[in-house]
Amino acid sequence: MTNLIQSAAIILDEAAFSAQPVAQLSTQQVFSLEDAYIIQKASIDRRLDRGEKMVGYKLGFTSKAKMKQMGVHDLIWGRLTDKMDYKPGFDLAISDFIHPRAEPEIAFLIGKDINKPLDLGSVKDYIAGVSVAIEFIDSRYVNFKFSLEDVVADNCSSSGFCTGDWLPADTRIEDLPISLSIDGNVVEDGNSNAIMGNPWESAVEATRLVIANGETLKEGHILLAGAATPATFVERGQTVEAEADGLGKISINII
Ligand code: OOG
Ligand code: MG
Repeated sequence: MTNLIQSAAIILDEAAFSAQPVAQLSTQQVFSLEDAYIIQKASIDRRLDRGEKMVGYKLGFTSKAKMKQMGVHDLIWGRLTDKMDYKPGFDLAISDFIHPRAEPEIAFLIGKDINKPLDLGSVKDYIAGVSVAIEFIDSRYVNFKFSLEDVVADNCSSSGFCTGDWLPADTRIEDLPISLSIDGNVVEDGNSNAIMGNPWESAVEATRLVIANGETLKEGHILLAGAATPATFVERGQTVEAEADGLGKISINII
């Protein structure tokens, strides 16, 4: 591993671990998208070395709303570990984060190992459940500003997520009103089809991206489809809730 990759992985991992922002890597050194994914992996490997476990993957910038908000227009993917998994109704300590934002998502539970790219017709056979989800993103970069390469290296800002009860995979997830509320007031609302025209397309895309990288979406893994709306900053004392018609709602308290 080159020095650039190793030192970038350490900088980003330490920023996440200490909840202290760092300067954008790309303003100091030019690196490719391919390098960015290698940095992401090296940084997550440090977490795994500390005892965290891989629990799945996420896609980002699957909706125009998110691309527009962050000024990045390419689909990205990142990794989820057990430390990021918050149970509904539990507390999220804001001191563990730099400047967290919440976004409403749809999550998939993988029902059997996927080691080949799937299409819309076959992907559902590999999914054991669907759920409404909240993703907490927390860019490790100052002011939440990044280039495509920066955000990929930073594991796509992944920092926390919360899924609800898993509903059967044939539960409708297309064309559903979906929203994020803070203290009972809707702050963002949209439609699940904002995710790639159909959230199932995100699952298809994830099989392609993860497998192309030589990894497997394993039975029991979680996959986050990407936010349907822009993300909202959260603050201590708030209750954050995501709701999707037919999928129910989940909430987390920020302490
Ligand atoms: C990058 C992560 C994007 C999504 O759902 O689109 C993402 C960011 O916005 O910081 O998670
Ligand atoms: Mg997201």
